[in-house]
Amino acid sequence: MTIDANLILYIGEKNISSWSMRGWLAMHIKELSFEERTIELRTDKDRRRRREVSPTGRVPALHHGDLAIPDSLAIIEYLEETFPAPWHPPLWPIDKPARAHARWLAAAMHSGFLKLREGMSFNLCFLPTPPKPRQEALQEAAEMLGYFEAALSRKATPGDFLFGGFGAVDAMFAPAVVRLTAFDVPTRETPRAAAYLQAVLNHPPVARWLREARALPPRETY
Ligand SMILES: N[C@@H](CCC(=O)N[C@@H](CS)C(=O)NCC(=O)O)C(=O)O
Repeated sequence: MTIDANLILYIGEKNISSWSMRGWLAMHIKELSFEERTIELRTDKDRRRRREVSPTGRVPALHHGDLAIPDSLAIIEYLEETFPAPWHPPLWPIDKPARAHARWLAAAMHSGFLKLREGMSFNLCFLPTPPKPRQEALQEAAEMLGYFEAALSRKATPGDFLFGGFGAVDAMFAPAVVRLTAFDVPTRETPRAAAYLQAVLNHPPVARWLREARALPPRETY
């Protein structure tokens, strides 16, 4: 596949930037060929380089020609409109109630689970032994597993992911799945969610991101 010179995705280091992973996975779901450019968060402390390409100074930032979109969920919505089905795989479920469900789950991830994000920091997932998470992070992890279990129990379409095939909502949760697994969060009470975690980790683009993340020096801080 030749790279579309109009599509550039700016990301952070793969073992640090969980938001970048979400945008990057969405590009892969849409089967787009794009140029990937890494701006190291560790060496761009004052956001100088990021501000040159991202209006918020954050990554991921998608450039499509002159347009710059610096937010994972906004990137997802832009991709869904610009590269629609059936020419590209859909990011959201076709069925309207399922789509509403997928959207609120993705929004919950985008704006919430702060204790989980702080207490199970993405960079720590790549240490040989991640530290023990605090109780409040574990509570949010259990809440997330409950959301997964509920969605998987009422799923009407075939496939290993929350609404069938790997979609936007799975991309939004993929970094959290990495956290739940790396921090060894108990999944006995949520067997469907446990299988889902494995399916996400085995999904080829997720596995590729993780392989590339593990090839980088692990970072306790950044
Ligand atoms: N709401 C944004 C969050 C993006 C974000 O916070 N990205 C992090 C990297 S994982 C970042 O750029 N952090 C550096 C900073 O805030 O200076 C999204 O959904 O993409």
